[in-house]
Amino acid sequence: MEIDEAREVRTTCPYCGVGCGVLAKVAADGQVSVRGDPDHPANFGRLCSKGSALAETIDLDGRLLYPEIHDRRAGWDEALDLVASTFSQTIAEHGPDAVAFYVSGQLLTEDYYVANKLMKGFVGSANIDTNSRLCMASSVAGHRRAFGSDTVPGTYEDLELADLIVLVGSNLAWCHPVLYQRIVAAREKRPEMKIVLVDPRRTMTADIADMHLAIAPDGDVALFTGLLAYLGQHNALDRAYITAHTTGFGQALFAASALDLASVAAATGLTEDELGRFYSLFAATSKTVTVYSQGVNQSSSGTDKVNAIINCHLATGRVGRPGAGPFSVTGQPNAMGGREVGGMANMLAAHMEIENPEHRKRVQRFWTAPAIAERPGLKAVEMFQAVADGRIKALWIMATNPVDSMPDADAVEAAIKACPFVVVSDVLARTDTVRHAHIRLPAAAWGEKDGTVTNSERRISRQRAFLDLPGEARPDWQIVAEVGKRMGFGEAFSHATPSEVFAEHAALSGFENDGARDFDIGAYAGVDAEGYEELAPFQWPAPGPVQAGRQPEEGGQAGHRPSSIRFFADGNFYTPDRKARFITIRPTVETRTSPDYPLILNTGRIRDHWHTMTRTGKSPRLSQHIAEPFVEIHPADAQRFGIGDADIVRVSSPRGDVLVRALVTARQRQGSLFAPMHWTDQFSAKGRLDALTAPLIDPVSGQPALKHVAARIEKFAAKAFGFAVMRQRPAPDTASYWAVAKCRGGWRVELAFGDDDIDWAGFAGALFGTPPGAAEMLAYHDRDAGQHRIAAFDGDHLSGALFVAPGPVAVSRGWAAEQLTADHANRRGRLAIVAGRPGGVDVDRGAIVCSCFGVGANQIAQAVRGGCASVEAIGAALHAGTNCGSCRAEIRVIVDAQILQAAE
Ligand SMILES: Nc1nc2c(c(=O)[nH]1)N[C@H]1C(S)=C(S)[C@@H](COP(=O)(O)OP(=O)(O)OC[C@H]3O[C@@H](n4cnc5c(=O)[nH]c(N)nc54)[C@H](O)[C@@H]3O)O[C@H]1N2
Ligand SMILES: Nc1nc2c(c(=O)[nH]1)N[C@H]1C(S)=C(S)[C@@H](COP(=O)(O)OP(=O)(O)OC[C@H]3O[C@@H](n4cnc5c(=O)[nH]c(N)nc54)[C@H](O)[C@@H]3O)O[C@H]1N2
Ligand code: SF4
Ligand SMILES: [Mo]
Repeated sequence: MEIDEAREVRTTCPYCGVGCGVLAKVAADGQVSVRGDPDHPANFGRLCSKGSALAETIDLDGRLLYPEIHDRRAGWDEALDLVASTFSQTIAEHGPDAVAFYVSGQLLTEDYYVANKLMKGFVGSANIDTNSRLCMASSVAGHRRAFGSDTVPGTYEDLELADLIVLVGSNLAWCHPVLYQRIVAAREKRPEMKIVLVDPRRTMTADIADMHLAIAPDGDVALFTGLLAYLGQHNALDRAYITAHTTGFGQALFAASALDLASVAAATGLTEDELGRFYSLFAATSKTVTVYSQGVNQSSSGTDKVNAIINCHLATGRVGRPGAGPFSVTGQPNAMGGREVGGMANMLAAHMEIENPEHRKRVQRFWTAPAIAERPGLKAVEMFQAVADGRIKALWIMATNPVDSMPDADAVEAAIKACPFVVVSDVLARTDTVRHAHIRLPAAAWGEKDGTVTNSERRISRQRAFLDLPGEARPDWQIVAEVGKRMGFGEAFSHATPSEVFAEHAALSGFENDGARDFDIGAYAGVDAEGYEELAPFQWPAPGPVQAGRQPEEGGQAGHRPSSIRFFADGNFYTPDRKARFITIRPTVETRTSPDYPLILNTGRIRDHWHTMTRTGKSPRLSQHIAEPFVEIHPADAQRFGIGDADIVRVSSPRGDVLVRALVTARQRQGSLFAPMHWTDQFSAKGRLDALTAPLIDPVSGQPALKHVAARIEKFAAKAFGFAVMRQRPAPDTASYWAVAKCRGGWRVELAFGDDDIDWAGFAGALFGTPPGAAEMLAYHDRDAGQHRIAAFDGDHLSGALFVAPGPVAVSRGWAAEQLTADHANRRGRLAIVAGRPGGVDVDRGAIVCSCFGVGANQIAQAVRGGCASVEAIGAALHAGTNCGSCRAEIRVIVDAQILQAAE
């Protein structure tokens, strides 16, 4: 690719479903820089901490660059032939349902389309499921039950127009940061706007909430069923809308009314006063948007939660109106695109239904396919169970890491290991999943490939390449199409470019549609390579005649097509009678805890890491916010179980256990634990959280209940704790607990040992990768006190420093890491390292809060004590929070706490 220094390439962020526009630039020396695209309608120039650090995550370190067969490098032809022949042979011998694809909401629409087409139309099975099963399946099922289609009615603008935003099970400040910032900005303009957060934990999102309802785990169905009853009792219904556009209201209200306020209070753990205040606010505010994500979807009652929420919006006519509607926000960059192509086991392409024979015939006809899947395939959890018991004999995993992210992950790993033929397409050579593949296929990464993604508000944007393909990596769609050709389906997989795939996808969406299906981007069916190159972000629906090169108006036209980019304000749902369906829901209370497992483990995300850390783990900036796996526990529970802050603890369930750091905090709900999903075998000794979670699923959607797992916690009897920094990536396998993280100049590692009878100098040498005698070592040992500090130097540079103590090591992490890039010609500085504390003018910055400028909690606290009384003042003094703004909520918490402390 020719590098034009002045040229910025317009692309889209590969992380969350906000779908921010990114401008990427490659300088003459190959340095990549990114900034927010000021013209993109999702972010208008903003980027969060993850988006801002994209350039730090695209190096080739650890990349899979060549195909591999059984651990040896192979040519593409050999690898593709083997994949195609093994799949074909397995199908011939055992039938089409003996093979499966497990794919991802991080594939581009073109990749996803081709994979789904191959499985459903040419293999003739629907055994293609996706990590969206763990993510969006309950929302999809809830939408289809209520609307007759998987339609998100609203747009981001509705969040700015709303007078009330209810956030349910959504940590927007950390997981959809730019959307969160749009809300914050809108509220600054209209301070009367109210925000309610429904989350068992007091997350950073609570920072902007006028009301935080610390709901009992899975209390949501009761909360919203109680709300429906309240709306009925308080004359807050939109009777005209209900009559004209819905069915099933009477029965739903009747069932809801059986629930009195006291039982709602009992089921939600909220007081009747809290309920009353929330209910009256909802009843009184017609411009209400309810935003929800994994606290709703990832539950054994996830689909009911979705419908309980939608019921309240239908009952008040608040659907698809400016500033009003239920709003499921998508997690992955292309969760929505995956739904459009029908990449789930229970859907057909272009929002058509697998159970509908007309739809099946239509898709088959359009594809001129030899077969068409006749019935839904296996959903993720069932799929891996079928792999385990040998029903599935050939499995192809693309762009997802199920050994870390599926519930009951040890069983999933065992199933993959036992499967006779496993193909994995990934960008990395080694992940917890890739390591078990028989065939490894090197996929092109973000920045190297072209395609489209659809964000949470149905907006389709281009991802564009700005880097050359490294090694022999290829885009996913091409890899799948090559296998399709080699399985004998050349004609159907002859696309030469992603634009041809996109045009076919667009044509199918408009094929025999006439407004009968919500998903219609028929206007783009004629897009050519040039039009695709120039494609500006647009929202669907975009029906219309095929006209190459034309940018159609957003929104549709006649008939029951929506009159704007919002759906359903005037009814016209996609059910047979065009009416929305109320779903009658009866809340059920389920106790999962037991005397052996008395706590509820809740799981989720942190601000600066993305899933299994394959990309964010490469960035020093993103790795400094939180550098090790942890579990949050309420102070009362910590006391009950004898756990101190920063202890190493074992959290276990009947399925497995992890070793993580304890974080004692009153932001956590009593009786619950919270741990992040991100740590893997690549980054920690025993941090794979999904080893604990159960394959318990929602009966309608098949989505696993990842937020409500019975668990117990106990202190790990560590005899010694350690912390080290080093230039080379360490392999600290002999420690009972370790967690490595990238830092500027090298790596840092947290350690704990069940035994303290250790040759620390030998351990340090192995950790730093310095053979005995090869480096200049400085050491301080106080054996009686259990304190050891060892530093190794290579010329004027530190190669590594290890700090050992009988309790959690108190040395400043930021300061220690900075020693890796400091000049150590001066011997006084060297001694300060073994003294274990910052010498001279260096201040301990504390835990890093602002990753963009590397500002720590201690510095912020100090600035508040020095007179900075607001987030803005901190920004002016320290720059913290002034770039991406993702840390502003945390800064506010520190400012408030300091001011409160000063007042006490
Ligand atoms: N930084 C970062 N951002 C991300 C991602 C990432 O890995 N890192 N991943 C992306 C993806 S794929 C997704 S799906 C989204 C997820 O985005 P979110 O859904 O916002 O994130 P989670 O942390 O999984 O869960 C949200 C909240 O649900 C709460 N919760 C748990 N149980 C319940 C309950 O019973 N009821 C209610 N009301 N709440 C409950 C949890 O306490 C948690 O705070 O984030 C996307 N954005
Ligand atoms: N306990 C618990 N578990 C969870 C969740 C939770 O909240 N709690 N959340 C669930 C949810 S919502 C989700 S979305 C999943 C996410 O879980 P995963 O999908 O397993 O997580 P990722 O780390 O995003 O995995 C993406 C993989 O694709 C690779 N990759 C990146 N780009 C490309 C590409 O262009 N092509 C190919 N072929 N590969 C690529 C990466 O290297 C990585 O190995 O986790 C689920 N698991
Ligand atoms: S909010 Fe952050 S992670 Fe999400 S798309 Fe925007 S820049 Fe990327
Ligand atoms: Mo997700």
